Amino acid sequence: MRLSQYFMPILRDDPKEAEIVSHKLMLRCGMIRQEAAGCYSWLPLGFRVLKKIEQIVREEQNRAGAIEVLMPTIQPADLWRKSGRYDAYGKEMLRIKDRHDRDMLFGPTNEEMITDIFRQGVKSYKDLPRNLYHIQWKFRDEVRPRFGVMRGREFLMKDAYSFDLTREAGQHSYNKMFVSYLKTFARMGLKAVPMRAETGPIGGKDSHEFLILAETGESGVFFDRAFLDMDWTAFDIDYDDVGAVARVVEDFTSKYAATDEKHDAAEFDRRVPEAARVTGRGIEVGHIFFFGTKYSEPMGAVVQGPDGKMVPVESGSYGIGVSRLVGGIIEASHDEAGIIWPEAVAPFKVGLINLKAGDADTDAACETIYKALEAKGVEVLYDDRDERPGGKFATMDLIGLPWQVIIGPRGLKDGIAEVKNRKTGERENVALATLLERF
Ligand code: 5CA
Repeated sequence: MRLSQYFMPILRDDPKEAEIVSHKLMLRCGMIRQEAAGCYSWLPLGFRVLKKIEQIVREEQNRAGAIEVLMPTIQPADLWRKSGRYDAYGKEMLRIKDRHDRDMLFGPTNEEMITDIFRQGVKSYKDLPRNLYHIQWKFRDEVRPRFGVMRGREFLMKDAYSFDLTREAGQHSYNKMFVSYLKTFARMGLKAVPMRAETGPIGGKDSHEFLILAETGESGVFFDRAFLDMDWTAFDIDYDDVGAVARVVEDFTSKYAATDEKHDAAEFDRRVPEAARVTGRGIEVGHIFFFGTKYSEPMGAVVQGPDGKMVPVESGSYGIGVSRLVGGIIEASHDEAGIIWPEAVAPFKVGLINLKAGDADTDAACETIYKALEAKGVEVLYDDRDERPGGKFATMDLIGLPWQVIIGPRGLKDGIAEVKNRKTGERENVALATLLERF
């Protein structure tokens, strides 16, 4: 992409309305624009990151055996009357009437709808287990939408729903999602610590939140430092291996980790040596629930068991805050100059900087490199504008692409490009002849 033809409305100054760094940086980089409190347009740069995150989530859900569907954002109220949550959900639910005066709502979550879909499609234990998920916009009329996409009213969530015959089988489905979450967040360069959690309006018996450390997080967190030393990428396990999956869950739940809602100071002191006690703040990027028959019973989602008897299915639901992750990753990865994107979610891999746009040789060299990188499938943002180098460097640092390739007349004379690593700040002269091999 040529920057001269792109849409990336950069703000020179910090926007006043933003309280936290990720919100500031997302506005400054022209990633998002607020349309109403807690509702955002995703501009091209932000949209690319959102899609990258979504794709990682999707790949790891698929790998864990979940099947993708897509349910509508607007739901009929009657579904929610069956589960009893229509009144219980309160003011957070955006209620709408259609032209026939029918009660509708903008979905804050989909337990009811998916249970109804499942009920119609599956009749026998032979069709179990199943896990269905979608990645869809939700609306929650939060009292205090704030921190940009971190606590929005309209936000993108991945929500998965598992269906099993027995509690034990349901536990395995829960464990699979637990492990897939560790992998999903690790691929984005995050260590999201699983913590036992309250179940809130979703309800149920077992629940874990996944939190990343950040000063601006909304929850207080208390955990064993040992978590941070664990290998978060080593569980390339077979999801059908019940024991192996359970062992990873066991490993990641045996150490102390709790949000302020569940924290027990005496237990923390007893179980964690003083030097290993981490207290801080965290951002909840995922939340999983096992609620058994809470929805299947009232909604009649029953299957015929091996003994011929009809039984309600055992279920769980599993959420990831896809749009929240964009802000969360920035909170976890930035410096004074701007964002530092982990490569897996970066909007482009390389920023190509032309130091002397208009100079025939520099333009020609940049064109060649730009086209060659594109041909190789490397995503590159080419700053071909006629601007001063200082401004170009500042913009590239601000938007945080992992690599910068800097081309100017002086280097060209010696046949070299300068390559800068955004994360480490290291600069290196690379011969033009070998530049492509680097990416
Ligand atoms: N039905 C369950 C699981 S699918 C559910 O809705 N869980 S949840 O309420 O915990 O939401 C799942 C995830 O969505 C949260 O972990 C969080 O990362 C994200 N999320 C929740 N509320 C918001 C919000 N207002 N803005 C941005 N992300 C949010």
